[in-house]
Amino acid sequence: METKGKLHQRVIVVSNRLPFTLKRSGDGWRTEKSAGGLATAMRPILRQTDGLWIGWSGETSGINDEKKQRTLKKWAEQERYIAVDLPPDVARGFYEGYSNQTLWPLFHHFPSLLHFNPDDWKAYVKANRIFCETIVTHLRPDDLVWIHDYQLMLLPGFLRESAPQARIGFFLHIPFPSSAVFRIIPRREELLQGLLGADYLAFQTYRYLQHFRSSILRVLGVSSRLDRVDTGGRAVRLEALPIGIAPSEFTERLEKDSETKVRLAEIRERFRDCRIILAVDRLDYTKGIPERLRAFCRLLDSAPDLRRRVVLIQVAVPSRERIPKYAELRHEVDNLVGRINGEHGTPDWTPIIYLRRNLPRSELVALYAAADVAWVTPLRDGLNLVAKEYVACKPDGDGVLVLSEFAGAAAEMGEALLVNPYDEERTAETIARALGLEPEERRSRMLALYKRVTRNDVFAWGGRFIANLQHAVAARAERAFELPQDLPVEKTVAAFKAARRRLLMLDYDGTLAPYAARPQDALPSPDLLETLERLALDPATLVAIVSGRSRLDLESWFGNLRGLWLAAEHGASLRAPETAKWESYIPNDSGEWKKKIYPILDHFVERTPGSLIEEKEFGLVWHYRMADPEFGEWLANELVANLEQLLAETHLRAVRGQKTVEVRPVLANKGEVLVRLTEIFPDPDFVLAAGDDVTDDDLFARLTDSAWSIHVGANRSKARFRLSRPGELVNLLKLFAGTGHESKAAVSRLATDG
Ligand code: ADQ
Repeated sequence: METKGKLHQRVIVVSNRLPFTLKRSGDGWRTEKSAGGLATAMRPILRQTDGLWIGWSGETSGINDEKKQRTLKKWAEQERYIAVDLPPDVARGFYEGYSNQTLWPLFHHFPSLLHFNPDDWKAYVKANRIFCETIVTHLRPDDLVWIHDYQLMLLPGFLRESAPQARIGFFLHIPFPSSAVFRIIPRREELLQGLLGADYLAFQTYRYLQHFRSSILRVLGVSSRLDRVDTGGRAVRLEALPIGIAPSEFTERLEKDSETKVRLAEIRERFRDCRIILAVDRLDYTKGIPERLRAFCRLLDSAPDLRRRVVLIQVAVPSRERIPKYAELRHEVDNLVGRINGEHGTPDWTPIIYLRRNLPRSELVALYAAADVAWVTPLRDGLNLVAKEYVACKPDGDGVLVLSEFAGAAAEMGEALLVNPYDEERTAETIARALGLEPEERRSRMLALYKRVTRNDVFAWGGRFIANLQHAVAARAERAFELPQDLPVEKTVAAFKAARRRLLMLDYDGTLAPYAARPQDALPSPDLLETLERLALDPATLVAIVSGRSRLDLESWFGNLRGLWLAAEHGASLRAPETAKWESYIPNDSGEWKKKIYPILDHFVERTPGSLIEEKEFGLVWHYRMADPEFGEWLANELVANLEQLLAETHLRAVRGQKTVEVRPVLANKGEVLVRLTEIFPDPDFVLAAGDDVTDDDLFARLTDSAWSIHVGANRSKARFRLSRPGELVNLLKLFAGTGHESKAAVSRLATDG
């Protein structure tokens, strides 16, 4: 196993349920062990690290029952399983409500089955808080916390708030839906914010990861890279990491377990004249059981020669039975099985054998080994372990896997016969094909699958998850030096006040004022104008707005302010307050180049509804803030790639800003403004520059180490310090001007000012 000998940190596994279930027994309690795959995967990790598993006991009654508490205490001491007790109303709303009637149907692309009750949401929040409190009472600084699945999506965020330095990984076992579907979910913003509290987020497939990325872009406006999101001053690492199984649990049982061998022999004997098709599922509407039964009926209709020569064994374990949709499904399946057997069966042949219960492992393994075909056709499934378990029971390659293309497992099991389970006719044809597959093809497909399933096992998966989480946390520590630190407000104000000559260079959009959908709507507030003028009128302070905006925009907003310097178009022109005249610093630019570049940008405007071109004296800008966010990002990449080729070895460059692509002369950059202003205002002993996007890095990069460079926002930047929002910067300026009062945020920071 990959993690062997490498883990020093303790792992805390957190999942909705523990691998034990508590059941009432007479007037006491008994413990039932569940043999789930997750327990098998977590066991070695917990053992190696002396870890803990935190989860709900599954039993809501008897919260104050002494005997129950004694049993739970025993779990904690002997097994290191820490049970979370949820009050009955919280458990119902959390589990049967929001988790399984809102999230489950939506995440599996069944919006018509969505049921949302605001009280269920409250219970979901409450349950996630209770989990968080339980973790916090056990958490040590070095622990790695591994949170599982959709019931606990708020937990990473809650834990991050309670323990900012916690090391948090999250794995989603179910699909992440496309953003079109995700956006339907009530409380979608909170869910995404919750997940982004983690250091590392892993999904079953790349497609789910892409859906997550597109959802955070559309719902929160947060863009990301394939493997990383930068948010709130932190990086969240992203990965696709499909879960595996423990193959030895199947292969060893087949080789060594006498009970399994006996069952296998019995099944072979009983069905010696029949080909066996096997289906194994939780009784869930996502698993496509009625569709399968109807397709089987079609097969029998269309291939009379299969009668008495084929049997479908459908095993289904009841699940979530208190939810009406699941009870309905149970009736539907009962009826279909009855109807098909009634119509097609004979006194000595039952076409469908239906086992509605949990089977012991030996029985299940024997069935897998005996089956000629496994029929695994969920309508949507995060991964689907049954597909892998079947393959693990076929070391000789003698079997065919028919797999739904909507199971996550399809992404790594291309040698299976893939089907669309909604197309019952073609599914029936594929089953017929599977039954008739030539032995050679059957073997080569199955052996390729066998090799992959046994190599990418659940231990490799667990080891990689932990290694990746460690890596993400280590990168966080390294990046802490790269990322701007929170601005020590009190120190900054004190330095400002103590200085004799102060130079302030302030970007505008996203720095002094929030972005508006249309550039012309981002007006400065009267409050800001008054503060700027007050500072600018002090002869010991030079204040300059250093913006990418045109002369006209800046003049119309700030032209009347006394004492204020303006630098337009990233410093291509500068306006002194006394003369109110603009001076340009770009030599030899006739602007002829615009004639060539404009049609290119225009082509992108045509392709991108909602985007527009802004023409400035020295630049052309393509704005796409109002365009579809994903389409906009995608085309922006394409545009920059095209322009970079075209502009190579010219005096122009293409620069990406916040939802913009701008073409302008190389010399039109904010770093040049610093040079001009320090010629005009030499030897300042307090220099402050603030900005929010990459164009401000040109300025930050030119400052000395003693300057106060401030990034406004949560991205990477060359600035030393950061503030979260424009409002915080305006507040700082007011403190400089002596008109501000400490905001809550500033005050809370004062406490940490070292
Ligand atoms: P599930 O939806 O539960 O898991 P699946 O991956 O098929 O789906 O796992 C079911 C498990 O239950 C298998 O190990 C199977 O052997 C067992 N099982 C099913 N019926 C049984 C029966 N009658 N008797 C005994 N055992 C039975 C969720 C996601 C999946 C994802 C897993 C793991 O929905 O998409 O693959 O988590 O991440």
